[in-house]
Amino acid sequence: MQFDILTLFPEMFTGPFSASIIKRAIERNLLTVNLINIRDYARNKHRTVDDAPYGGGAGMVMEPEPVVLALEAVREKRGGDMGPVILLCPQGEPFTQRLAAELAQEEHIVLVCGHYEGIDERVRAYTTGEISIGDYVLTGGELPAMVVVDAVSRLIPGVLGEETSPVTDSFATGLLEHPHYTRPREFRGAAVPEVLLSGHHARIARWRREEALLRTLVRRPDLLATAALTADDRRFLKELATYLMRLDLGD
Ligand code: 4FV
Repeated sequence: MQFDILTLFPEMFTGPFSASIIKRAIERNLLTVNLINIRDYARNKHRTVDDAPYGGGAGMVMEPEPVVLALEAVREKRGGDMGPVILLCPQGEPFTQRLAAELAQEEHIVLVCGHYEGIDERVRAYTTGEISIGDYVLTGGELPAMVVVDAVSRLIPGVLGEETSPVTDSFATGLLEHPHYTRPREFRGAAVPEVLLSGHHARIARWRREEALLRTLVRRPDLLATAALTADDRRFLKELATYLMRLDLGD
């Protein structure tokens, strides 16, 4: 998998990509990340990459030419076979585990990081998609690009060591993840649930599934509508609903 990231601040990526799982994936050539500095494609004499917005208003807007020239340079370097060209912006498609899994099938992805008030609208004609990591406004598209690289890279076979599998991830199952416990058995009076110490794998799997259902029901009931629920899951949720309905909660 190769990421080409267009940014005005390549130095922002040093930290996240030179540690832990992403660093190891790059060292093992499971992942390549090229940082392309958009300012290298500024052609005007002052090599500016942003300018005042037409129609007035606060802030600056990224000029179209340096971004488009940078995209064309990437295309040329790859002999024309380009993967999706994604603009990170608040107007984009909400980023989800499903979208991460989709992108993990690609061999090449280009990420375009905006800055200032945004990018000139005409750049959109040179992109194939837009992603938003959440309904809030950041100072730039760099952090969202890092989020996308992280979420997609860990789905590339071999990136997560054997010990970890993305299959049981939150959202990969459509549910929130069950609680996790490790040593010690008792921490400041809080004990690990007995079932997890039982060695009874079927009971442990059932407990984890029910905990995931419960946690999703309480924290993200919206997810239950799209989760792939089994007959056992529905039976558990119905029992829960019946139990709750019978509760005498007084008026
Ligand atoms: C953003 C988001 C985001 C908007 C103006 C960069 C900033 C500035 N990108 N998900 N939320 N981008 O806030 O992706 O140019």
